[in-house]
Amino acid sequence: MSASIAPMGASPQAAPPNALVLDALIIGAGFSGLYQLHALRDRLGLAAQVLEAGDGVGGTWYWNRYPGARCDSESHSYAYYFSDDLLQEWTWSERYPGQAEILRYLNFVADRLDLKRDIRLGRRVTEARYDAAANLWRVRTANGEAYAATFLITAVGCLSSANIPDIPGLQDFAGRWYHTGQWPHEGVDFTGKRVGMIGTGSTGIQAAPVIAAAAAHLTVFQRTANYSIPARNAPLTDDFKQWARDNTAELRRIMHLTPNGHPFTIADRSAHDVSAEERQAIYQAAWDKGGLQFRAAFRDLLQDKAANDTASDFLRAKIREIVKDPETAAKLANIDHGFATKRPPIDTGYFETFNRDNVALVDVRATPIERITKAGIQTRDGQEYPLDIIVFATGFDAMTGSLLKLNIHGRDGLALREAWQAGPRTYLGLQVPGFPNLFTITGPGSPSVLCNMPVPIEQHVEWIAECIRHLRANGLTRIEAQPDAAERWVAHVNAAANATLLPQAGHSWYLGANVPGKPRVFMPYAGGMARYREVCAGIVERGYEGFKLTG
Ligand code: NA7
Repeated sequence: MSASIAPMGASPQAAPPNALVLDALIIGAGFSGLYQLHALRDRLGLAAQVLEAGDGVGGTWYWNRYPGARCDSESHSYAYYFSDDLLQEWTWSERYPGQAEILRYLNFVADRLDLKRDIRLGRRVTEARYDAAANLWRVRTANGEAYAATFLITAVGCLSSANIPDIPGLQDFAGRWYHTGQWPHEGVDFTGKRVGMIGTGSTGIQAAPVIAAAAAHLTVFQRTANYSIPARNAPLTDDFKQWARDNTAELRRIMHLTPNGHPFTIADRSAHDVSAEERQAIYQAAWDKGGLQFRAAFRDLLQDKAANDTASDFLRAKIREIVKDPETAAKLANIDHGFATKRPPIDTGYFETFNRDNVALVDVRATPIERITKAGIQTRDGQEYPLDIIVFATGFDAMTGSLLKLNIHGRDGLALREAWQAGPRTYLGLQVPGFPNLFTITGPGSPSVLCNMPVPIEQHVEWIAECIRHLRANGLTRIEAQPDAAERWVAHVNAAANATLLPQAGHSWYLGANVPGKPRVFMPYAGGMARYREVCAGIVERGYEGFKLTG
């Protein structure tokens, strides 16, 4: 237990006898939780601790150890930018950082900032209840511990609640099965195995080439065909490493300026401003360069359907060019949504994988999976695919799943699940009316998943820390989002989404459509990170407009 516990705004006697009483309790030790602990403990001097379900720090990068797991943000931008020392002391090895390297980086940061002494590993939160009389959050963990804290901050990530589809018969399967987000630490040996992989989102697209290279046979079960841009991943040159080190201020400036927090700007031209030949040349150059920058080739790709069609057509043609078997190519290119209206994957040899003799594609929109049998997967046409291993690359109950799993109850026992029955309602994605002193880093209604994640995370962490500093400086102990402010924010989030083509991909996880029964609400804020940052700053300047602050 930390020796420096200094309860704030409540008496320690108000907590259960065995509870550790803190100023702030943070749930999750990924990118968000690590920085939040540093910001509150080391800058504000708060008694703060982190509870982490895993046995190590790293969050997403602790759990997602599937073959090919790699970040889609370029490594020189996928880092904490709050500390020049950290930026200078760490060197990435590849253009896109792999899972193991990111995990090493986060451990480096945790060690460098001496964070681990206040991180309690192996603590899965099972309940969090607001006690209004004591103004404390009372938190319980699966191993029977109790905590109490004035401020509760969720740093549980947007994509951490695995979506394992309820396909009949899974319990009968004689082989092994895995979800990519809960991958065994010892790895999976695919040698000589017949593998079935369900899902062709970013994860499946990363995993397929690596599994195919190791397994006897891979069958990819595709429900929704997807675009993908080559990542063109490669080791970074010494020149590039030096350039990134010498230009951190400029990189930070660009990342704060752009809507998605990436280290490149969006071209200031419409897809209609250029001739068809020029457009083709621009797309080809972006394709050759690789990565998410393809999306920045024109400013209107996500606003104008006709502009988007030009990119979508280019990418469909690329699939048909790469994949030799015309029938397989047709299934892969039969994409029912516009480019980047679902999260656009980037890959290393995904479409090329279907040219291998040991890889097959099954279109489960045409012939849906009926059941899992003892021997494998059976589709509606009666076909059975014999398998030794099933890989579920089926994504997550995104944005709300990881929060609802915490079993949070606010004022008067109000359950978050109840408050969000019709979909998440937040103010700025940071607070929920009825849940005082609860902050949700990258919560629904914040830009989060539409960005290079460290950028919104740093902004949220700093906003929350400044808010708590403000409360303490003014003798205040409670902040709560007001219902009318949250209503207005939800309306603004909807309007921002509707100004883009994003809601038109009806089955995207941005809308919650990948989880049966989940309310369909466009969850992330599509107005851009730069605009969001200004909105948050303006609200502070106007005395925390829309929040109620009490002593
Ligand atoms: P995604 O992007 O949600 O992809 C999941 C995939 O699994 C997608 O192709 C789904 O098809 C498919 N899926 C889900 N359930 C089923 C069932 N029941 N049957 C067949 N296919 C299914 O998750 P990822 O892990 O790839 O990526 C998540 C994010 O992580 C990514 O966007 C990055 O931000 C990092 P669907 O499209 O729903 O038809």
